Formats: sequence, C-alpha cells, structure tokens
Amino acid sequence: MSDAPRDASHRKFGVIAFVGRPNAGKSTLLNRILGQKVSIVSAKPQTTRNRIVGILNDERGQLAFLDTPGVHRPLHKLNVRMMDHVRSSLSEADVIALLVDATEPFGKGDQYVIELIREERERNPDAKRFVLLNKIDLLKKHKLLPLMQQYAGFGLFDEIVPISAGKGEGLDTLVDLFFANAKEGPALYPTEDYTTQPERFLAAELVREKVLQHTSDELPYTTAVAVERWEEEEDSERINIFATVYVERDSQKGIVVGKQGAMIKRIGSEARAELEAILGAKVYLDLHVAVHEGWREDTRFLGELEYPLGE
Ligand SMILES: Nc1nc2c(ncn2[C@@H]2O[C@H](COP(=O)(O)OP(=O)(O)OP(=O)(O)O)[C@@H](O)[C@H]2O)c(=O)[nH]1
Ligand SMILES: [Mg+2]
Repeated sequence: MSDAPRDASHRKFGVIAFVGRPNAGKSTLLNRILGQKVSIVSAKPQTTRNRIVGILNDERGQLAFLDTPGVHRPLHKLNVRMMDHVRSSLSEADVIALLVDATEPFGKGDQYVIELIREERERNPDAKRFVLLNKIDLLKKHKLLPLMQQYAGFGLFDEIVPISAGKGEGLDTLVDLFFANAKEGPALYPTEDYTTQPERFLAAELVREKVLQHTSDELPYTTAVAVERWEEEEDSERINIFATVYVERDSQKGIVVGKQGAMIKRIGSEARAELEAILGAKVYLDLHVAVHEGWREDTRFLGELEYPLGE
C-alpha cells in the first residue's frame, strides 16, 4: 500500500497459499496469523471470492499468504473466476497449505480438492505441501490420529499439522514451519505493509461480510458490493464512502433493505464501525441496494468488482 523502499536485509521470503473447501477456516487463519483483519469471514460457504494477499514481516523475513476462495465445482462465471484464483495460487506458492475442517467427515468435496492439488503438482513440482487439520478445538481427541493417518496415506503431503485458527492453537509452530520452508531472499513487499488489498476493496468486502452474517438462504451467493465513490475530507479527517449492494432479484432487495430499512442500517453501522477502526478516521458510509439480474454471468461487471485489486 506504500511506496517505501524494500528492505533487502530480510533473510527469507516465501509464498504460502491457503486452499481448501469452503468454510474450512482459511480466512480466519490468515487474520489470526497477521493479527489483523484482511479477509472477511462468515459461517456461509464461498465467503472469499478473490485472492487476498496478507503479509507477515518479522526478524526472520517475510511471508506472503494467499487466501483463496473455497474449492467447489463452478456453475457461474463468477465461480469460474474464483477457481482461477485457486489455480494460480497453487502454481505460485512455495508452500501449499490445504486447510481441512477436521470436524467434517471426509467426503467427495475433500477428494476433489486433493485431486486438484495432485493435478496442479506438475505446474509447481518444487512446492511443499502441508495439510492443516483445523478446528481441533471442536474435535474429540481420539479422532485426530486416524485423520492424520488418512492424510498421510495420500502420499502427497510433507507436513500434517493440527491447528485451531479460531482459538490460535498451533500457529506459532506453523509459522516456524512456513519460515523453515521459505527461500533465502529479500522481501517482495514493503516491510511495513500487511496486505496488498486497497482500502476501497476492503470496504466493499466488509459490507458484504455483514450481509453474509445477517442474512440467509441464497443471499450469500447472490450479493455483490461495489464502492462507487471514495472521498477523503482533509480538514475534517472524514472519509465518505458510497457503495452499492447488488442482488439478483427484487425479493432479495427486500431482505437486504429490511423492514423500514432496518437491515441495511444494521449492515451499514457494523461495517462503518469496523472501517473506522481499520482506517483510523471517521467514516460516512452510504449504502444503496440495487438489483442486477444475472450479475454472476456478467463478465464486464465481474471485472469491475475486481478492478481495485489490480492484475
Ligand atoms: N470452532 C472453530 N471455528 C472456526 C475455526 N476456524 C474457522 N472457524 C469458523 O468457520 C467458519 C468459516 O471460516 P472462514 O475463515 O470464513 O472459512 P474459509 O475457509 O475462508 O471459507 P470460504 O471463504 O467460504 O472458502 C467461520 O464461522 C469461522 O468462525 C476454528 O479453528 N475453530
Ligand atoms: Mg475465506
């Protein structure tokens, strides 16, 4: 986010990709490791739609974490793009960390992710592959060993690490392992940064997170948020943000707006509070709800949603 010179004295640099099924806890893990919220989290699947880069700097060097969308079979153009982010991350990483919700029985979805990692191996043969068995805070102890043995049986993984991203268990050991597998070399990003994500994109994501947290049914899949305007008032230290929440149907608009606008007010005030804490400024957040039928198939619109992220 800044143009500060890169610090060449750092010893190690590594790219760590978090991949796995929706809801495994990838974004929770990224936020926990960084001690900062850079990626939105919800109990709904397919929360993350882009590749979010988080940066950890310490005396050992720099790690760039790639948080990716949960792996699923894509049914819309939106989802095809989501899976492209997963594949590109798999091909670039020094360490591919497969996150697994250890409380869920192994199923077809898990097999699908393993196959994807196996398939992509030829494009990135030197990468290390880890399995992170997450949510062990909810797991009965006797279930852990058989699960570890099952993943060892795939013959694909260099490390199998039980963690709780939610409770922060096992994460020091995990970060040690990431550094141990990073390469010697200078930091790629400015060492005072913790993400490459523009504030404008994070603002849209935080609004979307509140929609996901407070609504159910099809809304998580059919909601998109775009920041239309961003005004910084120098003298009053206030940021005015104008954003649109897009849904696919009138009925969905009704849900997001709520009775006498109660829902959109709640979404707005919660997102604003978080934004003020992150931006360290007063925020005025103006939310508008609009219907855009079929936006998940609209290539141009999908590009506009992603444009603040670059690439
Ligand atoms: N109990 C418990 N819950 C967790 C843990 N890690 C994540 N969660 C919860 O699991 C849900 C999904 O977390 P996310 O971090 O959004 O999962 P994700 O893998 O990024 O999901 P997608 O972006 O949809 O692919 C949230 O409700 C989290 O609070 C954990 O270690 N323990
Ligand atoms: Mg996520």
